[in-house]
Amino acid sequence: MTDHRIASTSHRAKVMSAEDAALLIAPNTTVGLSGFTASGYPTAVPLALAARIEAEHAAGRPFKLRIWTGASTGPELDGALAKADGIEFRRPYNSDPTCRDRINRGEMAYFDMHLSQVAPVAWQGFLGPLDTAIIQVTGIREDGALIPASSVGNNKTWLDRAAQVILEVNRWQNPELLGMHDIYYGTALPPNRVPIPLIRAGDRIGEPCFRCDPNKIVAIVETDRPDRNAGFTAPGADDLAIAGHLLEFLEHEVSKGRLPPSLLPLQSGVGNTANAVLTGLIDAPFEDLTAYTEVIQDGMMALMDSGKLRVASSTALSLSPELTERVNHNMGEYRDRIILRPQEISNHPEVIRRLGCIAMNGMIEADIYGNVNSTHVMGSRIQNGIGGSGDFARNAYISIFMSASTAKGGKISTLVPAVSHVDHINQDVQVIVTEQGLADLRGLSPKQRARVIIDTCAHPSFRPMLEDYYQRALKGSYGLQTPMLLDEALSWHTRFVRTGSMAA
Ligand code: 0RQ
Repeated sequence: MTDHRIASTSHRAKVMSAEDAALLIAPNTTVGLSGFTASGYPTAVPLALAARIEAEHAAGRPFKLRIWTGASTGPELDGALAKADGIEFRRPYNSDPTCRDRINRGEMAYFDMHLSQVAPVAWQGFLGPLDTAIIQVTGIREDGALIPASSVGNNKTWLDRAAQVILEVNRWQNPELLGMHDIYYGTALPPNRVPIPLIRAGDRIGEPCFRCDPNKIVAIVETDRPDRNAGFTAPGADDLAIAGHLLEFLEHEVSKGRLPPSLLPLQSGVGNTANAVLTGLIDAPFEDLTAYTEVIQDGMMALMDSGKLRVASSTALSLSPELTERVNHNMGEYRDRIILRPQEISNHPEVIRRLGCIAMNGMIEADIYGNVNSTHVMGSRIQNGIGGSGDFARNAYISIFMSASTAKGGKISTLVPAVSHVDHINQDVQVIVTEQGLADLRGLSPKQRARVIIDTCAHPSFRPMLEDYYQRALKGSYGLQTPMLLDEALSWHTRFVRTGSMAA
């Protein structure tokens, strides 16, 4: 079959069915897959692999894999492999509900890693060898270069490190993606590491395609399947209130001369609140905005379409189904304004610190001193993972965390005496926003922080309880730098686990 997506004849000779390709993967091996959100992830081979694993299990033969990706993926990958009980160890970020259940039941090992660190850690070698890479691409050029798809993630590293490579060439991806990517080949391990020459969010420092040794490619599978990220719900009252507080804060910072009128490169996490903030920026008095982030979701595209956002650097597009189709159709129009990079670069601490990003991420809970838990419900049950939030929070110009002040219908306060798990220490958290208000914690001592967080962010139904705890901690704490009642600090969580509510 002649296929303009596979321009190289020698590559075309390796086209086979997903089922045949799945047979090339041995049990108890490590597989690195593309995918960062449900964008640019392989589908046909993981589905065939899941069917094979189920058949092997039915025959009484064990078959599990260690799975590495960029970040979360879609149901055909994480969902199908987890359902087949085919994943022994998953890293670095998951949001699939079937995986989440298995992880929280103790049936699957999981390590959520800072997303910028995955590629360098893979090169350090202690994770063990990478046996197979399964990478979705848009096409293969005559010289064998691979045209990336709608996410880059860790693909460059998986292609370099894997002993064998399986490619999915997805006809759905628009060939006009060629030229949108910036694949940087200048990274190395110490002592050979050099500065990353990226000075502005819109800079290009690499190549448009992946290199891949053709001798390592053992199979090429043709697919035609759209990305499938979930849609966004219309922002609720809390989302809009949070966005309002945040935009007012940014305007205030500009008026004080602490931020330029075009702000600084924006980083925005996933979810409805982040989307509402980005949408809110359309009517805000800022111009010529830039973004240096890891996911581009609908709000950011709206900002770009409004003319307010000049350029956006990311590692993935993460769009609702409606927007996915529209953007994919008009990809050529965005090629000069969107740059997709390896996640090692999109999330690189050196670059984030240099650019001075404004980091805006969601949280599960924060304590009165500003420590943030982004990952574990009641200290032990993983929700998603740290993702890129740590890469950005520690290195940002301003690090902002946001959440509604209550969860689960008001039964849970997201502001607590002590967080049940720490992802971001108070030094990495400069602003906390809830629908109640915004706490600017910059430069404050722990006790000053507690005052502002209780007064500004807490929900009125939990504020008296927090105040009561804090006043007693000021009297009964072992030390008074960061007052704490050791016997009581986690009592709100234990009460919720026992009774279904944090309320006393
Ligand atoms: O539970 O799904 O059962 O309804 O947590 O919470 O309110 O929908 O908020 O979608 O913004 O997610 C921190 C998880 C927030 C996200 C987190 C429950 C709540 C709901 C989801 P249900 P919401 P969001 C870029 C940066 C880490 C990674 C990151 C996240 C569910 O922002 O994963 O930032 N961040 N990456 O009911 C018990 C609480 C709770 C709670 C919320 N205090 N106690 N449950 N929930 N607060 C992206 C990448 O890295 C790819």
